[in-house]
Amino acid sequence: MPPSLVILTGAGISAESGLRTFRAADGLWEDHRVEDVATPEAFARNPALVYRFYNERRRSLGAVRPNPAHLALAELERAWAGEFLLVTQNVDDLHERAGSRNPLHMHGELLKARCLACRAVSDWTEDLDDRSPCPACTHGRLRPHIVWFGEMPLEMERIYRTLERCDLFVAIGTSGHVYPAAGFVEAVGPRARTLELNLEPSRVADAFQEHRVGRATELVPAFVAELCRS
Ligand code: BV8
Repeated sequence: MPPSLVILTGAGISAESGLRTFRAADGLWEDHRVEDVATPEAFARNPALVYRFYNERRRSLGAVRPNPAHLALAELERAWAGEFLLVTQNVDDLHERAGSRNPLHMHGELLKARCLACRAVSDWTEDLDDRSPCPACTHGRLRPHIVWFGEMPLEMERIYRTLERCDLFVAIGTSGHVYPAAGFVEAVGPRARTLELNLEPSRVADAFQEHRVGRATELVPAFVAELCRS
């Protein structure tokens, strides 16, 4: 049975494409703590601010491109004989644009909107505001299809099932601040090899068997080449 591989990516894999990470910005946007803007309460209290936060980030996607780390993961997926699951905390589309077939966006996606009335999730590339009509039911109000703090991330059952049976778990460019993603390394089965690729040790580095320190655009292509040779 070919080995089963789970990869978890965070903002650090998109940093060298020019998308700012949460930690690098000290978790700030326009002097707001991200944890204070990316919440249902913030959306209820000041929807215009939250729409603007995501409209700016959605617009910035046009100016960035996948980097060699994203491309290497897409190449690995094509070459991997066993089960392959790419879970990303990122809401950008750089994995898709690099050729990854089915990245699992556990925290949602900038390029999708969710209807508050019919709950349909639709592709959305333009600015979003409280007058944007739901493409599915035409009357509902839309919110960004983003998992905010205090909300349940997407497809958690599927993620935990795959973690339990994986042979290799690799975390790339994630600080280990945000749960439940930071706890995934503790959810793997007893036989799994665990590896962290990061610019600096994450908050949960001690839970990993192996660590490689450096930039994703160097570490990930080298690691993929190593896996493809073995
Ligand atoms: C949940 C979408 C429960 C938004 C995100 C009080 C109330 C409720 C919950 C909590 C609470 N207190 C704590 C919690 C749990 C909370 C949490 O963990 N909070 C933290 C702040 C303590 N978690 C949640 O709320 C989660 N939900 O718990 O639900 C529940 C239970 C039952 C029923 C209902 C609910 C939901 C969390 C999801 C929040 N949404 N994203 C948006 O994007 O706007 S999280 C957001 O922050 C990102 O998606 C990402 O996940 C996270 C940032 O983490 P990273 O990706 O790791 O990025 P970061 O900048 O931190 O680190 C970058 C790393 O890259 C660094 O290590 C750096 O060294 C490295 N790096 C930089 N450059 C490079 C590099 N590495 C390599 N190469 C480079 N070039």
